[in-house]
Amino acid sequence: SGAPAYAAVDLGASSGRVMLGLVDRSEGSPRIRMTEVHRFANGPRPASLAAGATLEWDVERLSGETLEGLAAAVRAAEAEGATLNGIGIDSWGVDYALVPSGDGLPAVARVDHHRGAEPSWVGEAAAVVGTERAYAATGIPPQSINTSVRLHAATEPVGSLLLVPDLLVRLLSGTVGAELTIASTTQLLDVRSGEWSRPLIEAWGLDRIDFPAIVAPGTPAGVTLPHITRRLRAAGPVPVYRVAEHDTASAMAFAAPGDGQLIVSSGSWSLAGISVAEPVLTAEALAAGLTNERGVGDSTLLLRNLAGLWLLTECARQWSSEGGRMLDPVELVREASLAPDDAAGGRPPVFDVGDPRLLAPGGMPERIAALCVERGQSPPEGVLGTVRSIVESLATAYAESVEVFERVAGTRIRSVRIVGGGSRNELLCRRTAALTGLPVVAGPAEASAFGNLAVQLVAAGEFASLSDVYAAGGSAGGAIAHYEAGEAAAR
Ligand code: LFR
Repeated sequence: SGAPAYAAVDLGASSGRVMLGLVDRSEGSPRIRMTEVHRFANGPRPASLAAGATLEWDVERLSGETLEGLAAAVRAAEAEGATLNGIGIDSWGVDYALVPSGDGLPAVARVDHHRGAEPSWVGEAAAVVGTERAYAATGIPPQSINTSVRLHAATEPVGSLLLVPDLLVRLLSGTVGAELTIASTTQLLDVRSGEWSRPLIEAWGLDRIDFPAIVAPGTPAGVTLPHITRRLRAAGPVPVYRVAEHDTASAMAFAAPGDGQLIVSSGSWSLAGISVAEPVLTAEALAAGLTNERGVGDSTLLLRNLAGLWLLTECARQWSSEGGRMLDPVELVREASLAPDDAAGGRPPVFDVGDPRLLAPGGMPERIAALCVERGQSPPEGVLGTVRSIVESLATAYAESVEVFERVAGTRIRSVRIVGGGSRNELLCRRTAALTGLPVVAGPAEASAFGNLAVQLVAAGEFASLSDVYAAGGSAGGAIAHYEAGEAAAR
């Protein structure tokens, strides 16, 4: 049956990919290789129903791309003389489908996009349960993207609640479950027990929903259904695992409580935070808007949920349609970084990347300009000025995060680790090193896919622990770069 191979399906809000991981034991100590076998663009589309949320995901396309990627993984494994021994799926948080309860496959599943939620729903949900009570119970502050808030706004929600990765696990294996890390993004999980919070579910009027049993990351979810096995052209049924299904938990699976790093998972969103042994539920943590989400190995991820590179992709989308020429966000950042830090007339204007007004798509350059002006600055000038303003504002938010976590968690932060797509953005990493005055370690870019793979490798018994996987993985998820503290111009 050859070398063991595992497929990691990592669904990001802007792009999805399927990676094949291989364990090479030919030279004594095991080495892990990870290669991309499929990638596709992802994003919201206008909702097909008139009522409720305004944006949704194309679920058929998401599942079609997932299957296509898995078929490619089967072929790539065979080309290496390997067999596919596992599949794991991780995705962005909070989005869900309500499907008919019971076994078998749901015929249709609609999944609303969190960016289409109405800001007013937050207040309505908070009025019912109370912000402090909800925070004490779940560790999640009020946000319009919360599953709880959106379910509360829905008319008569019924059926079985499946978060996006668990929806796809059901499609592949026919089994129903709720993985802990992704369930912890809903604001419906009890922050202490890690079980669904019955009192809040009742208070929000969600008792007609069927909440599947919670399982820990690494729990087997069965094997591929016969028609799926055939469609993938796999030699036999492939085991499916519920990995750390929240992309953020997968991206941060290398972290441990008390390790002194501020971790930033920099993708469509920026999740900046620390790994802690116990949730932090103080009034200060709530005032700072910190979420307590589940990480691997009984850890809690204390996070700030900030906008990320989506600001840039949204601007690029608009400029491209206005200019009739496709602009590549990566290229824009490279051009913007060529200007010396003070050539454009000093530091670019800075706006709050946590502002909820940046949530919805459309008119992004104008909204950014307005936020800069609101803070008494001049608006950024032109395309490259706006790009510099976005990058500087992200780096500023990362730097502020160091102060926030030191204060709220009473801990000392000694370095910054940037993972995800943003780790390839040299200007962002350089400015973060400058503004924090701390060393920045950047990479790997595919941290979520690697964390997904790592949990499978431990669950399947290939490795004894996650730290062993990370020791063998080296830079399997992409290169790692180092930026010295305060390397660039001072703040
Ligand atoms: C990052 C992420 C965040 C979550 C946001 C919305 O990709 O998973 O952790 O808050 O997406 O789901």
